[in-house]
Amino acid sequence: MGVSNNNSKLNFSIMNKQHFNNLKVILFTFVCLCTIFTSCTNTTDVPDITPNSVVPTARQIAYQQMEFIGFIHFTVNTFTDREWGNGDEKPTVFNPTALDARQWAKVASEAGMKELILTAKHHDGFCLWQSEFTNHSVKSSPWKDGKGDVVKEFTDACREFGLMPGLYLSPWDRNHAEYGRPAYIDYYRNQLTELLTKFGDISEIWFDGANGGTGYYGGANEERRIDRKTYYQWDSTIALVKKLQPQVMIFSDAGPDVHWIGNEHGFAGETFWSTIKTDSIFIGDADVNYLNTGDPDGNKWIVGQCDVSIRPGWFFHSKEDTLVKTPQQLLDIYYKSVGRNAILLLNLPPDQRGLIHENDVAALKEFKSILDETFKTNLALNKKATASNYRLEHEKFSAPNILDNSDSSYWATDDGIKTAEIEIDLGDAVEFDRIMLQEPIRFGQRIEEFEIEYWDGKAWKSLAKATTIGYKRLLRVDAVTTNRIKIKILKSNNIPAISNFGVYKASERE
Ligand code: FUL
Repeated sequence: MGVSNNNSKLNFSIMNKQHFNNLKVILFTFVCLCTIFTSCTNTTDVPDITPNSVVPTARQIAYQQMEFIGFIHFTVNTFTDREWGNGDEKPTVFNPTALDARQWAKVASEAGMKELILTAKHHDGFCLWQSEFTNHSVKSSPWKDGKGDVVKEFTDACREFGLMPGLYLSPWDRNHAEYGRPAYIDYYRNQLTELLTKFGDISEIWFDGANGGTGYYGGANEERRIDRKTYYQWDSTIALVKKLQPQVMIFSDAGPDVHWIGNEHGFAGETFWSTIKTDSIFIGDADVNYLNTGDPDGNKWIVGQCDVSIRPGWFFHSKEDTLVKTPQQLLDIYYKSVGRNAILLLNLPPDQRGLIHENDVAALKEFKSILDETFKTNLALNKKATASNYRLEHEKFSAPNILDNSDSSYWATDDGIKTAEIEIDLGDAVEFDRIMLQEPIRFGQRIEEFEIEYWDGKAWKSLAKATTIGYKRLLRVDAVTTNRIKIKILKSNNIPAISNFGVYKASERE
């Protein structure tokens, strides 16, 4: 009984094995057939368009996709009511009564920011972390009996609220006795090393262009000028940063990853190229108009960043409590920064409690709510689109790709075709007054001039004419009601490509 039972078990398992092997063959054949079939139709087999000679790194693309980030200006100035400390401020003035970095991070993340940058050290030299290279820091303040560390609390809070932490370390130090001499450069690099080794991954390091002038300088109380091009030996300082954290984005007037937009109003140029010639820009010494437009002939891709404060000053001053930018002013800034192919870096200065003030929070909340309302519904999403030309007449490059809300698909033309038209059929007529366009910037920035037209029932009418697009271009136009839109690419430095297009009706509150 036992044996025959074992035999039948054996037979059964042999049969099962054969059956299983047969199944394996069938499955294998099926998978092969599927692969052959899909490879005939798969868009991944058709090569992408050839990239321009200057393109962003993958890290720069991810950075640009953040669109909106925040600044936290906080130091002794918050308590002395100044914008630039002289460097002789007593560390004892730094005494926030209710500092809560989690509130900063919560406010920022609820506003849609993806990264937050803290002034770990401003020009006055006071350090917000427990630096082992100076006592001019939180160590000598009454806050948390000298045991507190704002940088630590800040980086922890950012991570808790899903924000990437960035740090500002002022190259100019009006406190340090050695500022202007070689020894200060060692000090500065030691501080950078501390910041990049003790607080986990840092997303961005912000090098301010303001440097050299009068200051305390360890009691010398004099004016110290430096040679902006040579003093900081930026090449090796930048190499040190990248060695310590290869993924970190370095901001300065001259990049290398992100550059200043040339003003502190938060406005990029109406024409803005992410490419720029680096041989003409230096940290603390660059033509602001050039930074504001970028350069179509630039040899380097550097993301543009628009910094601006929610208040007139960078630091908190109670007299500015009534001067917080209105949600509408913030929206205007958004259209002129994010809407012009740049990053918006908005400063939210904590007050003497160590909290972002209620007025600032309220303005920011309303701004976010209006923005969300405006861009909630893309009225062109998944509508019909046809193009005067699309590459190889292959669906990989066809016009509907611009209406699928995907960054990976795109429309492009055949080689040699630099002007083209895309017509969008919206079906039923819709009313809109905002337009959004995006180029697939992994192939470089190409479009130099374009026009949007709409069908008024009898003829095509011009609605907007603009220049660059880049990562994102937003246009505010008069409201029109139509069922047909035309995108005309008038000039391009290579075959044009568009990844996304949208039309929206702005919130009444704009
Ligand atoms: C400037 C600084 O001098 C201001 O104080 C502020 O930090 C701003 C973001 O950059 O150059």
